[in-house]
Amino acid sequence: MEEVGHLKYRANAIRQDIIKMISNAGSGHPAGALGMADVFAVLYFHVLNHDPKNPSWEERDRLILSNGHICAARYSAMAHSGYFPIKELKTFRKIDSRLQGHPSYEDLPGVESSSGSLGQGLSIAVGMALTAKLDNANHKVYCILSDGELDEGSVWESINAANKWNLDNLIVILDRNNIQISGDTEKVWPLNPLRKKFEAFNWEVLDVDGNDVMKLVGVFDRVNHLKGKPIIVIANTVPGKGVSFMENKAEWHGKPPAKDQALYALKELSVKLRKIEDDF
Ligand SMILES: Cc1ncc(C[n+]2csc(CCOP(=O)(O)OP(=O)(O)O)c2C)c(N)n1
Ligand SMILES: [Mg+2]
Repeated sequence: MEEVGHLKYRANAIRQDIIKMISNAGSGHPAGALGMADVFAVLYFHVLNHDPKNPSWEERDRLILSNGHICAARYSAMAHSGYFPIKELKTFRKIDSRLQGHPSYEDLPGVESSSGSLGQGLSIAVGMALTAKLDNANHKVYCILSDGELDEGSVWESINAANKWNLDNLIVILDRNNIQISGDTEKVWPLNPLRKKFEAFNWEVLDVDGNDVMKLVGVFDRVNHLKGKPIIVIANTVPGKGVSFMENKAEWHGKPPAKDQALYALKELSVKLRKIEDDF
């Protein structure tokens, strides 16, 4: 379990990897991945009970990434945790790479489900959480879901199913970044009032600034004490977080930075890294 200073450092390293990987591949999804870098750092280095050297350890917590397109962030967190060598990140989105643009369960140990086709991850997570209950197992099932995925009816069926079985071992982290492929979520397909909707489905709802590592640590510590209901942490994130020209711009949903833009982004992230080191 790493402390807040370390976690900020991890999130910055994840952001730098995201820029390098997507720029190097010439394709990918930077906005959502950058926005969720802090969540991935906190999950992999503070929250998850896992063993990178034994990815199929029966008692591990499961992490389902339903919005598979932001996987650059997950791969980076996995590499820094020790699942595979950091230099393998260079193969991202290349033919025959284990690090596909949408994650492949069969190719990469530690990935719990293939994803890319949106709207499926929560049903998988509900099944895993129910199985754990039936087996009297103690591990938890975490599921990262994007706000764009909430446009799909099947997701709401899973939300309802989790209530039926009182799946308090299921923790959804919603990437509430207010954008999807074609623009602002509230213009494309209004989702608000989100908290009230989840409360109506009898879920425990927590809100957090998803780009504040200290608050994220606090919210996951609280989650550990909750019992009786499925839990959703609405992580309010800034898409493109950390790179000024990408922040809050839906156009960066699925576009790689050109070389000069990538260098500029990396420079900005290095300045932020020095600030993190100064505050250490
Ligand atoms: C079933 C399905 N429909 C459409 C797509 C195409 N698609 C990929 S990402 C995306 C936007 C989803 O919104 P969100 O995940 O909130 O985007 P982000 O915040 O990461 O930009 C869409 C429609 C898909 N991958 N799967
Ligand atoms: Mg979104």
